[in-house]
Amino acid sequence: MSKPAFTNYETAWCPGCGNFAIIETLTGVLNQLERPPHQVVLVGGIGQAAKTNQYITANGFSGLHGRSLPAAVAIKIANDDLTVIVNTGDGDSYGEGGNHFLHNIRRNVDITHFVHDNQIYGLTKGQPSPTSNRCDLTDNSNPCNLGASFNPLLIAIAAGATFVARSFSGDKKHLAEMMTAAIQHPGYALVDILQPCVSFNKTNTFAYYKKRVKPLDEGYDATNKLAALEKAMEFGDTIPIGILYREQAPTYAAKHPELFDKVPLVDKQINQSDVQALINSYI
Ligand SMILES: Cc1ncc(C[n+]2csc(CCOP(=O)(O)OP(=O)(O)O)c2C)c(N)n1
Ligand code: SF4
Ligand SMILES: [Mg+2]
Repeated sequence: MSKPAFTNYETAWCPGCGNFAIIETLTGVLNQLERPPHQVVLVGGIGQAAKTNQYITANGFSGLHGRSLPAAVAIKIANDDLTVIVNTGDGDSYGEGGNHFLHNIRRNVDITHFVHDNQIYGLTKGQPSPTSNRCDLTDNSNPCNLGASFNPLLIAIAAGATFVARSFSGDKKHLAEMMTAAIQHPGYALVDILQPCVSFNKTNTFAYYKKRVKPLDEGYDATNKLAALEKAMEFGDTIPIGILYREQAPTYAAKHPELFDKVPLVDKQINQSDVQALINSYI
């Protein structure tokens, strides 16, 4: 019997939004996977990007704003048989969810994190996000950061992420390659996806990204951490896209004594007397 297909529902996004290319590409990539929709969980927080899981036929979980990663990590730890993919925004991932971003990277739980980075808070109509351009480095003051901009790739590599990539919603072929590689990576995988918000970000437009994005050279060595840190600092007239850093390292499940026997937590027998002893210890 053939595998059931992942399909899309109608969305509430603005015509021309970069999210359309992302959801179409993601649906295509999911249809290439061996896994059927009931073994895939799409997780989001709050925002335009975070609605992605509501528009694809798979399991979905919508958390609070900034709380997509703890939910995704908990789902994966509870049931290692599931493929867990986060789709959420730059504000959700790096602003309100910034602390979760740092500390879930360190755990190397086997989840995939697609950040729809429109460099703005889209859903709440155009406030600057951590990744908005710095005001003194842009000719358009809307939106921009008075302070420093957040560099997600640099921070992810420094925090110990084992897969760090960037792509652009305007290049679906490249995006599909990055998504596939990220989902197949064992461990935490980040893809920061440049995604124009046509309604509220008049600075970082499709043309702005198109002019700047540049695939990494063929000879680029994604296993060289120092080179990757240096590459991650390039974000201006040229914006490198591709896998900036990749390493093979044990996942959280491979190291945790309750998880490395490959029996998902949800399938383990619970010894009633152990549970009772635990409850008794609090009485
Ligand atoms: C705890 C909490 N704080 C703030 C908000 C308001 N809020 C909803 S979405 C959002 C920003 C979304 O920006 P981003 O994550 O970049 O997603 P986008 O809409 O740009 O895709 C904010 C501040 C909220 N819903 N909950
Ligand atoms: S507000 Fe921006 S991010 Fe949200 S749907 Fe419209 S174009 Fe897309
Ligand atoms: Mg955003």
